[in-house]
Amino acid sequence: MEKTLTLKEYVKKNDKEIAGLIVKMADIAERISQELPYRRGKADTKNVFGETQLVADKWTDKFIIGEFRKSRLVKTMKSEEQGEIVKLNDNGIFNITLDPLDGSSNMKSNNLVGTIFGIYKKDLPTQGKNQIGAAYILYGPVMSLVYATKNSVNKFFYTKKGFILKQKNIKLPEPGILYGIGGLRKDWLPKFRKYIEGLEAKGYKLRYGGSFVGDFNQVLHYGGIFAYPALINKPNGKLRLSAESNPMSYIIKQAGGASTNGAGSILDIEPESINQRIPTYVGNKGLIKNLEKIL
Ligand code: P6P
Repeated sequence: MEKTLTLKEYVKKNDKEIAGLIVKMADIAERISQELPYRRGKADTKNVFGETQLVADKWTDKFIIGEFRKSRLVKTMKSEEQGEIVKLNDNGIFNITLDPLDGSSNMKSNNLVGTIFGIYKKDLPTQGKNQIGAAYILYGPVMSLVYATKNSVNKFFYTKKGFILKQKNIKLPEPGILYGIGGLRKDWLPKFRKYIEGLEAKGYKLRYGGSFVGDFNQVLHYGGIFAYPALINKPNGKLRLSAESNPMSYIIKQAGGASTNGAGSILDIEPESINQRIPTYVGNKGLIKNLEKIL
């Protein structure tokens, strides 16, 4: 029986270039999971998107930026909770995008929340296709860390001995069985609504949990489509290009899937602003290609 590899053993063997970053993310995850039970309630501030911040949003943001500053690996970070790009180390190698606590509206009910990272060498802001890696942490039911590089998508579970490899080279199952769509159905564009009704007629099952990281994770494991689409009243949808859509589009591509903003791959989008929102559709390649034909 193959020896169970620790995250550190696996990443140092297979993705040496970003090993230091991924190991640091694992350390960060351990501490955040210990703090989340205590960092509760609303802060008295709003983020650059006008969203009321939670105590946990602010603490995780400050903690993660501080940890990467200490690591000296990172040159700049662009966090969803920060309006501007933050300078960390002039001699840092990597530039990181960050959603420190994605789905934090789920905190009150203790539903899924997570952290999303995009990894670049190029200066930010830049196209998502310039990522050299991406990762997300899910803080439950079993804490997991998924990271992708050009080589593969790999999943690790947290145990009393630290993170261990659970699945390597993850590929989206075909043809997929799930769909998860944000926004109100009455606000979906008519063409999109018809597309979804077509999937429902084929027996696709609704799975929507209110956090991109959690809903994405389901599509990665079961196949299907997740979307926070363009809405009648919000033509750019809700998800942030740099902190949310680009990293997840990178991961789904490495898993054999695809992304689109309705016109083409999200990874090809030239950012117009560092806080840009983008209609986001990710999932099995066939589903995404059919959707683009309809939109
Ligand atoms: P709604 C979380 O705040 C988030 O940005 C994504 O993680 C999630 O997909 C979406 O918002 C949920 O939005 O409108 O369903 O609350």
